[in-house]
Amino acid sequence: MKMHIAVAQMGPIQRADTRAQTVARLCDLLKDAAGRGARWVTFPELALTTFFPRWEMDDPQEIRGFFETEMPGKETRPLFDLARTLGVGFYLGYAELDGDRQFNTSILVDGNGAIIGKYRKIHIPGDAQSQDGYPIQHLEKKYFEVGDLGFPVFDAGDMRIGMCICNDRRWPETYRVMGLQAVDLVMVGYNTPTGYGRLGEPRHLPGHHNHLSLQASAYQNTCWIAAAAKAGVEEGIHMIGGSCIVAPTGEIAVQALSEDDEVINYVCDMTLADGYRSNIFYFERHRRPEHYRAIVERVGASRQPL
Ligand code: ING
Repeated sequence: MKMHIAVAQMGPIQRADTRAQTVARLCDLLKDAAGRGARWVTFPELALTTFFPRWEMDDPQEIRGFFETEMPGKETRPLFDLARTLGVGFYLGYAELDGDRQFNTSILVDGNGAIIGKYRKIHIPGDAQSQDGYPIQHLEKKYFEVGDLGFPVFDAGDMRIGMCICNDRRWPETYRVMGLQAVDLVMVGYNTPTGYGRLGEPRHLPGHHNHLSLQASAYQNTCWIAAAAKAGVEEGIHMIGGSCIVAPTGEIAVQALSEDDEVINYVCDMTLADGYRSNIFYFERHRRPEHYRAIVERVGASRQPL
């Protein structure tokens, strides 16, 4: 069974860019992907605004300006309408305000423009307040609660689609929970600044760690991964590109070359996972959960005497 999917990488969204301008870019990317024959498109994390957790803001009005209170709303409806017209589904990352709760959220919208899945980011990186001595700040813990929806997998007709968001992609538990639900395709958006990982980190490493995490996880969980970057220099901060589609073999099938708006696409052979699921990664035959308790029972690494 073949599934034609696309990833729509975005270049920077500056603070002054309006939702209307940004949604127009998303619509152009969706049209490009549909024109290539893709049936599903992955957009980045926080794809409607600049990556605002780089700033410490305290004015509730200012903060709420980055969040969506309804989805689709007036300004995002054109994207949903276009999806229905084109018969193309998509993953969209955005900042969600649910009552007074703030989440870093992604939704899965089908080719009829209907929301068939929602995910709220669980691995919230960074800090709740600015750190002295850091060249850039990463304050997602200030603006987002830990997601409360788990790692669900959704029935998208001819395949099972799961979602995660940015930092989630670095944690093997993310994909394994979805792998245990027989996920066929994981969609993930990310905003990854180059100056944050470790002070003084060589600049090539954030890109390496991005692909390392995605390739290992696709292989170890016998699934395809579609990963969409928000890239380029946003408000003076450089963020990596490297959007890609990764096969269950762990190989990158196609990747973006720019740090701007760019569509990549691939016709995925969804049976490619079968050989791994029935042999080396036949979970039911080979996994030994009775020996994995530490993964669930412990939070941090223990340095107790062995
Ligand atoms: N961004 C980054 C990510 O995990 C980060 C945060 C950057 C963590 C670099 C570690 C190193 O890709 C988000 N939004 O999670």
